[in-house]
Amino acid sequence: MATAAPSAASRIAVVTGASSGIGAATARQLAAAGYRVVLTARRKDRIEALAEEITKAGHQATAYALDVTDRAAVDEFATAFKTIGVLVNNAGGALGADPVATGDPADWRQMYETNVIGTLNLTQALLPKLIASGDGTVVVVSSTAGHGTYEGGAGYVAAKHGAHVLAETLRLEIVGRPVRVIEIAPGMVKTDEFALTRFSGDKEKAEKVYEGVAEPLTADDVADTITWAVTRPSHVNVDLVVLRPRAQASNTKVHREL
Ligand code: 8X3
Repeated sequence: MATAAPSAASRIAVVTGASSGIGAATARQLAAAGYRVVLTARRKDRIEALAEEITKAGHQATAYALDVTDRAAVDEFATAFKTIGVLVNNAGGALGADPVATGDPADWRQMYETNVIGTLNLTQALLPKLIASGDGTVVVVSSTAGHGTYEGGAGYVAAKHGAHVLAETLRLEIVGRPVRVIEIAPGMVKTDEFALTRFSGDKEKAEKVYEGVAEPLTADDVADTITWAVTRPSHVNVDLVVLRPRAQASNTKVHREL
């Protein structure tokens, strides 16, 4: 099956959370696939360095510092484009792993803000531009946490279920328009920051997440799946991909060689 090359009107791909991990890897891979990538994240220095790296590799990239939860800033960002082809809603993450009985409501609220409202903000602001391209794609990077729960995960699981519902509902609502809605739901992915952020910088707790797991997914594995889904021919909508490392059979069944 041939990879679909983006048309001129659909060549811009916006990636949120592009400063590290899955977002950065996705930006690199979409750029290599022929997209002009727009890297967004709060950390300007990181996305500027990545844009330079991508440009030096002979591809096209620009950086735009953006907090996805700041609606006014997102609306301002959207005015820069007439049309865009791809929006990858990747910004998000987990805070804490406490049981429901003791979880911090502030963490829950923040996870909802970044994982759901952030995705809502970008999607609402850029949907007219995606439609205007005549061939748009919205990607929602959810999680296996958007499809099942686990002890200590409720705050994150609730937020990722929200992201999943946003994707599924949007697909129903815009059917007939030239925009696909793709959800990518990764399981255990070892990135530099996901677990560290979840455990407030506690390296020991972060390392424990992957302890004894032969080969957790990498950011590149997920980026590869995103890029594959995005580059299918326009009439092919990959609704949902759930991907996990071979050592992870479910959210709670992980093989560890200890
Ligand atoms: C990451 C997967 O298992 O940490 O989105 O919730 S998990």
